[in-house]
Amino acid sequence: MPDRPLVGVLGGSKSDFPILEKAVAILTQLGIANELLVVSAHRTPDRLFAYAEQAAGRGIEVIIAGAGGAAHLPGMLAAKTHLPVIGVPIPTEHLKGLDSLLSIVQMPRGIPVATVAIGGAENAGLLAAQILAGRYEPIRERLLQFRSDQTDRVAAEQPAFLA
Ligand code: RP5
Repeated sequence: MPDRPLVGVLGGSKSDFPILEKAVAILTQLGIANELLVVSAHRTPDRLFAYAEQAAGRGIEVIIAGAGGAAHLPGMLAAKTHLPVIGVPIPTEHLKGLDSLLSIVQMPRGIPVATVAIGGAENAGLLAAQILAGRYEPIRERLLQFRSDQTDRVAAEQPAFLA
């Protein structure tokens, strides 16, 4: 397992971090090194291009990108790198993140972004882990343990109904 960050977690603004920290938390729990950065499609477009162009060479294997409103960050990253990009629609004050969701999910043919639910950063982290699990056995083992613990927890909280 390399020590370098394997997953880049990017937000269009620091105000996105409370949501994106849920992705960081599950990645960290699964022992996956990651980096959390602000990269804005509109306020820092050159930084976006530089990040996307250098990510694969720096050893990043999956990018998680969260943005709200006119949420162009995930799509523009996907346009500039072959790495898989997972988009996290950030909830917004007036449209509750429906604007973010539609901005991220409606990608044109040829440039996909894997989009999770509004605010669904934990699933973005898990999806990144599942992508990496095919290559890194320690991640696969931790992910399977996470799944098994989750199943046990749900079962333990419920009364038994099977004979
Ligand atoms: C988007 O605008 C960001 O991703 C954020 O969700 C939204 C609002 O940004 P701030 O005004 O809080 O910096 O680009």
